[in-house]
Amino acid sequence: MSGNSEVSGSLVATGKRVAIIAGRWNEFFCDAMVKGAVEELVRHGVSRDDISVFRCPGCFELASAAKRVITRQSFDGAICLGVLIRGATPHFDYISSVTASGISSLSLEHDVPVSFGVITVDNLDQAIERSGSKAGNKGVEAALATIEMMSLYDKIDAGES
Ligand code: DLZ
Repeated sequence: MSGNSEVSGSLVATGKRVAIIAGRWNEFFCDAMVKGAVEELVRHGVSRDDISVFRCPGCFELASAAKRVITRQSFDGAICLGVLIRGATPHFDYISSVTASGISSLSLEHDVPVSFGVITVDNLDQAIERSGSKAGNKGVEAALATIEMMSLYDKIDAGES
């Protein structure tokens, strides 16, 4: 086939500086996701010295904290991590929708890729499954997305098409 080209990011992140912004609510699960994200970054070439973890109270604050980090400091990519567990009131629905839209607008408005590593679950079992057991670790997945996007941005900036 001629005339087609495809540009995609590689999974090599050597020399990149990455910020992880993580909530403190449901800390046990969030910590497992932070650990998973850090180890994934290191596996793909990021130096531990180039990874900074910023803690905020909960998911509601993730987008604003991440915005501050990427606008005031110099990072090549960011990963937002949080755990929202449904309670008996509609609180969960309000927080989950503002969290998703906040992080999404952040990645549209800024030059740095920001990934969405927020799990929204109904109960503790689902949180266990998604923070390092049978449904994987969403921190690892979010780290991989940021790794790929940092490389894709580099290729786009270099004029690859
Ligand atoms: C208030 C609240 C509730 C009920 N549940 C969660 C949650 O499951 N996960 C989470 O990250 N944060 C939760 N929060 C806290 C809010 O995100 C926020 O930190 C507070 O409303 C203060 O702005």
